[in-house]
Amino acid sequence: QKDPHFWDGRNTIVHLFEWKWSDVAAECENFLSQKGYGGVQVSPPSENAVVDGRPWWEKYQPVSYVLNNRAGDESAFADMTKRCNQVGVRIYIDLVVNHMASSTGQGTAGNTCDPGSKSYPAVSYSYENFHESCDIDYNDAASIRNCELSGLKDLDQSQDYVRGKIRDYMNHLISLGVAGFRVDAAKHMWPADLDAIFGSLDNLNTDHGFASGARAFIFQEVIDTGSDPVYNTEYTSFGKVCEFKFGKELGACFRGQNALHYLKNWGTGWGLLDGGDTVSFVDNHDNERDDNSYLHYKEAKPYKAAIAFMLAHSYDTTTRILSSYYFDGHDQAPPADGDNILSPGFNSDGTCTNGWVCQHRWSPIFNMVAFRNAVAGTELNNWWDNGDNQIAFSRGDKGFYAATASGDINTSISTGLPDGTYCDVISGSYVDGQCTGKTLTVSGGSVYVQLSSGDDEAAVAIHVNAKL
Ligand code: LAG
Ligand code: CA
Repeated sequence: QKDPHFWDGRNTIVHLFEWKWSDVAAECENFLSQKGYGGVQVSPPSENAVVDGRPWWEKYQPVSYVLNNRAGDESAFADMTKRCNQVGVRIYIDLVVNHMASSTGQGTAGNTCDPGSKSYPAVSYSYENFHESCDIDYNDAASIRNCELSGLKDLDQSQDYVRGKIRDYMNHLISLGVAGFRVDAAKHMWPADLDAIFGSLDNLNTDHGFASGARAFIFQEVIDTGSDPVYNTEYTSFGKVCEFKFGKELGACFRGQNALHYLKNWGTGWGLLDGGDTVSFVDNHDNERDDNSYLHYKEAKPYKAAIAFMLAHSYDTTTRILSSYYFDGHDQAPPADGDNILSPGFNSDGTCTNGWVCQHRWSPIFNMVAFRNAVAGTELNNWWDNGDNQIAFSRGDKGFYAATASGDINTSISTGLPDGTYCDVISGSYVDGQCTGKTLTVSGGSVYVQLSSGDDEAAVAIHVNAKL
């Protein structure tokens, strides 16, 4: 269950954090399919507790598995999967099944629950389906699995009854055309329980273009940066895991806390899991708020260069981009008019309005998704560095990337690319045979790279599909 089921010539999942289903559907048709994106991770679709101020995190407090919350109802969800699959963009949902809501009151679909007595009649779950309440002790693996994450009522997935409810919820989504699941709080559930649940799922729905026998893509949130006794390797026999070391280490490098030249053996050489077992990302919706060791949109220059590195590199992982909204504090709600989440608007240059950051529409990012498609299957060659904070490498005879985290690059570097003039897809875009940014010339296989630390961008990248 490690295949994301991308269409050929597609790659990368974009997490359209807090987007409504109708907006996701339009984005698949109008943008993602044209730019070569492979799929979308969407916010949790099930009924959630209504929390005062409508913070984004209310979606991590399920009241039932009815598909109806601020992102839309079941018919809007089904319309989204249909339209996205039709244009070759897969949908993965955020699966919240470690726990149920701790906030009281009516949920987004009108059902009620009583967290005090652990009663969720609309599923239905009752007291005996949960673990005893306790606070997590992060030195103890059993406590991490059986106690309450942020006080949220902790489901006991060892019970056949609970497994059956989760399986039915997932199968319902599979019938509606999803390609897979981002598993929220996977670290807080026992691997054997997850293995049993995921193994019992239906195959993907062939009406949505999946091959017969196709299994749901599973990528699990197991935060393993070496600080507690739960290991991501416990979860890789039945799905992929989100590789949190990836963005943590890469962020430090591009922010100048660790020299870029060490990236020469990026990948398993850095203690990352085998790429076939991972989903990689520079930031996610939690650490852009809570953990400054990860780069995020507010540090745009190193952030873009790090994402470009991720997309240029041969570490054989599934890549994911976060697409956020502007915020100041952890609890800030998504852009909304009253209770209604606002749709993004679009400027003439394609960037977003109405409070949405839309990193996936930043040209250095979507152009690098096209780069990754262009270089698919090639090896990393011609590694170059200056022994410090400047690096470059090529991907077979298809693409070339260079970056600086300090000082200017002014030198000729071997690329392995056919001679000619190429468009730098970081400073501009290749449109209708023209380049809106810098151009770079490959001659005798080498390119003269001029990249100043004062430039707007910290990297350059060229590939054969953006050759003038
Ligand atoms: C996750 N992965 O394991 C999500 O990526 C993360 O965003 C979720 O936390 C978490 N697990 C639970 O699904 C988010 C917010 C929390 C929020 C929680 C539940 O980051 O801040 O907790 O969702 O809504 C909130 C309050 C807590 C309170 C809790 C229970 O912030 O102070 O204890 O609700 O009422
Ligand atoms: Ca648990």
